[in-house]
Amino acid sequence: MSEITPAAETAAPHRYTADLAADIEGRWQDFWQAHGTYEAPNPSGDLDGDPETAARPKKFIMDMFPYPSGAGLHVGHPLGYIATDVYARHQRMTGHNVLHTLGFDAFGLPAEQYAVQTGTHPRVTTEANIVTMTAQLRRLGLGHDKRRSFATIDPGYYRWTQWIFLRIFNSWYDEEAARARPITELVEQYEGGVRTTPDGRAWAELTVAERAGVLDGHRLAYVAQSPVNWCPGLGTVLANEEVTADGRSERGNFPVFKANLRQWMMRITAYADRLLDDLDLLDWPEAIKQQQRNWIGRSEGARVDFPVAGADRPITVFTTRQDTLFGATYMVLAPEHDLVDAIVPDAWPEGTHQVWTGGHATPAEAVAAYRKFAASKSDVERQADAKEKTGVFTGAFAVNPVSGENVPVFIADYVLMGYGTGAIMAVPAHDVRDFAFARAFELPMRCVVAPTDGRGTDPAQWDDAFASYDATLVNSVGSGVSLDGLGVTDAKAVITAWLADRGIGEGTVNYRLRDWLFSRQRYWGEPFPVVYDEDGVVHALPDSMLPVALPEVDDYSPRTFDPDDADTSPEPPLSRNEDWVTVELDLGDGVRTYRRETNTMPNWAGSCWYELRYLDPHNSERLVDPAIEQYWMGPREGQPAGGVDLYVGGAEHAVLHLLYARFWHKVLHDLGHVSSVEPFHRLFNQGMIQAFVYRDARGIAVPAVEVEERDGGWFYQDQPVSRVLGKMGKSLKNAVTPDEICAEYGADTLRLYEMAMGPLDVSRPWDTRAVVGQYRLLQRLWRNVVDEATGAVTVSEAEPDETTLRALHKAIDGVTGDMAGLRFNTAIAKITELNNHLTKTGGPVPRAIAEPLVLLIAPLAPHIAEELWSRLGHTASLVHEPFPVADPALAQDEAVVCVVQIKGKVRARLEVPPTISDTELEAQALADPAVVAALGGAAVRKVIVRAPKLVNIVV
Ligand code: ANZ
Repeated sequence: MSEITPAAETAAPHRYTADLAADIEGRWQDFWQAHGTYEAPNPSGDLDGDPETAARPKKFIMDMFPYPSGAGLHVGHPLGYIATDVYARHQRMTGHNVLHTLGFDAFGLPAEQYAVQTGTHPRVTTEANIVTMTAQLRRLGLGHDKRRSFATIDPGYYRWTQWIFLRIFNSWYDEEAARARPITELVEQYEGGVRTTPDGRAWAELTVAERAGVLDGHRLAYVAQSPVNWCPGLGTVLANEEVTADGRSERGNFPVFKANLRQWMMRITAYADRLLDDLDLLDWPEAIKQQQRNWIGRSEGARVDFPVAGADRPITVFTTRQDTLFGATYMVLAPEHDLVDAIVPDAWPEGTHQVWTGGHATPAEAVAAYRKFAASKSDVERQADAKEKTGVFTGAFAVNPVSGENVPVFIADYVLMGYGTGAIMAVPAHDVRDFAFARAFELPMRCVVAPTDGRGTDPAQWDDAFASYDATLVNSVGSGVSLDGLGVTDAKAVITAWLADRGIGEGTVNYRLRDWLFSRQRYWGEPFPVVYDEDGVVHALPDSMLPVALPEVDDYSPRTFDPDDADTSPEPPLSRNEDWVTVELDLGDGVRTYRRETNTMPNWAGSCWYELRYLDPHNSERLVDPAIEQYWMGPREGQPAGGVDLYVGGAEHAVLHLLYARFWHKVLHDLGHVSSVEPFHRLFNQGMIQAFVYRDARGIAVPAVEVEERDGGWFYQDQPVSRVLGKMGKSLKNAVTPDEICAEYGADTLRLYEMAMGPLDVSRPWDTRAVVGQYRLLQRLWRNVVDEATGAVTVSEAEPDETTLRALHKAIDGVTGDMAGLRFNTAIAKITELNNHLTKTGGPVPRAIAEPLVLLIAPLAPHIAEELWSRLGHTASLVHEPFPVADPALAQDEAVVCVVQIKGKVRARLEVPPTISDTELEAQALADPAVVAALGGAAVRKVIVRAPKLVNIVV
């Protein structure tokens, strides 16, 4: 229809074509840049000076910032950036001060791997990538405040990342006050004797190293020797969050082993409850909240001690069902539990059941063999709900503290060392896994919670455990306590008190969350701002020595190993630079020699606080000016924790980045550096743009652009290929770049297409052939304002007709709601409808319609809108022009159809105004000739009216 033939071009030299779009877009991008159109004001600067600006509400809008990869952007990447830009533009037009910018998350593994592959220093490749990406993003016309952009690798930025690290290092968590406090206040408590040292000696009597040891036990960042995830294939240790459920590295998919290493940890566990509770204050997708809750994994239960004959300490279990204590008929320790060796006797007790021994001659042999077997499985395999339960008897018995019975102690791999206490009391009648195990090992079961499903109380007759919470206790009397007849909750309270009275148990809360492993053996990361003295004591560097610059070195490659060789250990690349590692410093007690920390921070560090730096990017005195932070992020009505107003990004960051950033933010809040309690008030996860992947007979992806579709199949170089929907990317040879689409249609078309593809949170397949649809919308819009032959503006000054006016106000009304609700696809549908109406009506479009139409589409297609706005005679940019406001009377449907039923049968349809009252509608219905005829004089018993849509007459 609007194919551009050379003939058509001569006939219509002012048609909206890709060339015209490129011209318009380039000019307006230059204009915006030259005029600082998107620069957000700050208090104590522009805001204080201008009462009108100061009076406006604020909106801080953010994207999860990109990682500047060597491959550049494909059309999937900017989906979220376009969406936030549309939203931000609408917010500007509805009178908000908008802060929207974009930086780069530029440290981390991929940049380093890319650098190693290409043999170029990561700084060089990363900076080049940033230049490419910046140009690609500029082409899209994103309204970012460019003054506020930065990369996490800028020394001016990571100086503050290191500064925050030092605050975290120099603080401790005061459980009583439930907040972080400076470590100096803990020292005061020890000095003043308010708090006793672990071994009871006076603080003054402790050596420097001993004091350091005590404080390290409290610091929120600390070095510890602990079992960590070691990934030889990557040559670095990893956080739990970076290890997949099947025990491999999320990046690279290499095996991960547990190794006991000295590493930096962050005490995120101190914040477990607050991280959990404050989720309730956030406007986030429920699924993400749930993932965080699960990751934190708070379980309320109890610890219970079971004495073991011959052992010097009891087995302590963690249970969430202490009410079932009378039903604990055996126990299980994790195979790695350190009590195992202490309780294993020399020989099997008399009469030990054959299945319990696994056929081994002694308990020690059985335990050793079983440990070997269990070590070969990952935690996930061990926990998999396989009916097949394995384990072996240790030869030892413990005493159930309430029933007084001897219960056998097993080791089994379904109990994990890393959870609770690594030991359980097994209640086979009421726990599914224990039931399966007890069946396999012919262990006794006792019913202590009366089944409510009629199965009776003899577990020998059951097919599975009765695991309900909603039932009453039975068979639970003894040792001066009775739980019989109590509900689960009451029984828990009674037994917990009984245990506490005897000092053999207490109510506790257990978390799945572990402290965050914070060091990596990489070059391309933030150096730690600490040094070690000759005794290995850590010293924080003073703020005046920040930033600790990452040295420019030639050899930045990580030392990697055979991915399957667990007997290797990490080697930080920075350790190869002796000149840098050894330093002479005066830290207050004269010049001494120190060694630098050679690990670097994980790539999550830079993204833990970047929202704060956007607020005040050039501040060299402070992390962020408090007044500025308060203005853009402070708590306010409807946002009790404060934070960014809208944060858009992929759902894959559910626990990693979002949990870490929340933790850092809370520490900064506790220490008084920020007024907000949470970094991100509203979170929105955009869907993914998918693309078809074509594979040849060998399963190898072939270039998607070269695939031909014919006879209902797909062919590449005349060979049939298969087609599936997958991710878009270079490796699958199906990437489409925004540059290509911009060249062919312009950025406004690309923006519209991406927003029109479907609801923002849903994944959608890319279809280059469909892009032209949005191009045509813009061509028609253009034609409704500009004469294609002469370039003259064609709008008339005449009053619009009623129908057109109503169509406009309906569109305004709908688009306004859609913009606020991020429903850009439906907003585009409404704009298209209005525009089509104008095209169909023909004749010059009245200015009173054309201008609001241009404003309506401006957030979505800002370049063409600016161009038309200026051609319509306006001298200022429309970026801050008020968004059109719908007249409710005109926005409503002129008439709605009311159905009149008699005895359930539709007898008439009335056209009525949507605002009609019940009484009036009833009168109209009863007077309608069709209704009168249908009633045929019958007496009306009752009229049910649901204005404006339904009248039901009962006769
Ligand atoms: C007795 C019992 C009876 C249990 C019953 C459950 C049902 P959550 O909710 O996930 O915290 N458990 C404790 N530590 C374990 C470990 N290291 N490895 C495997 N399982 C472990 O689960 C807590 C329950 O999981 C605990 O409560 C314990 O089994 C088990 F009818 O104790 B229960």
